[in-house]
Amino acid sequence: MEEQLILLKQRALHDLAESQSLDELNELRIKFLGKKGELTQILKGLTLLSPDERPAIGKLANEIKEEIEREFSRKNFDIKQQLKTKKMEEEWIDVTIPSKVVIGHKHPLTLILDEIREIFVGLGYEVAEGPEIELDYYNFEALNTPKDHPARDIQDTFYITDEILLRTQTSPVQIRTMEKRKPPLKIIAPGRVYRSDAVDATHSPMFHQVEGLTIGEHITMGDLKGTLEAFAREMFGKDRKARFRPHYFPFTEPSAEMDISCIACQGEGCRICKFTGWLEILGCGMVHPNVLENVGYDPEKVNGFAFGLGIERIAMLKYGINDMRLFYENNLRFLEQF
Ligand code: 2NM
Repeated sequence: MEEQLILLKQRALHDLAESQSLDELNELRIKFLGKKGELTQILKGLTLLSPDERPAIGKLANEIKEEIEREFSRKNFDIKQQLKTKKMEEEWIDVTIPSKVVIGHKHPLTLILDEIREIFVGLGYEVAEGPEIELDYYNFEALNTPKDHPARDIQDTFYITDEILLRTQTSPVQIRTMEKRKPPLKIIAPGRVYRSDAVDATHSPMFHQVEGLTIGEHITMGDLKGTLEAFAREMFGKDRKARFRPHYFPFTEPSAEMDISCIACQGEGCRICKFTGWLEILGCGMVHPNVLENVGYDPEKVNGFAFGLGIERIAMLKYGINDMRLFYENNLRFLEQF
């Protein structure tokens, strides 16, 4: 029996040394060490031995079993290691080979917003942000636009519930900022806004706005004009002329729209300015006392001006784009030009 065990050990170690794969290894494990394996078969013969022979042979059998098991794990490790090395060699790639890398471009709307932001930051403004899903209160009520107000046509607003909507302008951000902070205040609020409009060359249910707000003591219409004219010259060139036409917004009084002399024809009259010589670029006004009161400011002590502009419109004018849809379609031939 001792001889049988030693022969088994030799064959097992020999076969193990020869084995090449995990499958083969598994078969060998079953063959030698399995429940019906050769070692088990031999050990069944232990019962035939005399009691004084059994301990020595039993000990030998255990040692042999342990040695074979050790060899199995060593071989198992070796094969796995080999497979890994082989995989690494097969999947090797040269990351130093030069390639034609296509570098991304900033979106034209981002370029324009960056430019607008830089100009106002240079004038001492901070950038404020807020939610796109808003309360009716912040989007309308606090902005002096009560429920029955004509500027609040239900058709134009995406309502989610009676009280919750997609903001139609970024002024709710300014209301939220004024609620949180004391004057003086100079902020711009850029971001997406939503209106229930059908898509065409100049309309989209989602577009981008920048609104600005200055709050302090003894702010005048002269401050408004100086600030916005400085912006127009930075944005569209130092020869731009600006003019203000009276307008109406519920949240400002007085209100105005600002035009700049046409950037295509310098005011001569062309298709871009519809032969008027002027381009409308923003709305503005002195913040209505009701709005100041709504945020807890004293309109007798502080006042200010505000303005709002559409980023798409500015981008179209500046880059000579005639269809707003191009901004949202992600056509690479369009985007690569910026
Ligand atoms: C515009 C035109 C005029 C405006 C007003 C306010 C606020 F919150 F201070 F009342 N924010 N933005 C405003 C004023 C916006 O957009 C055409």
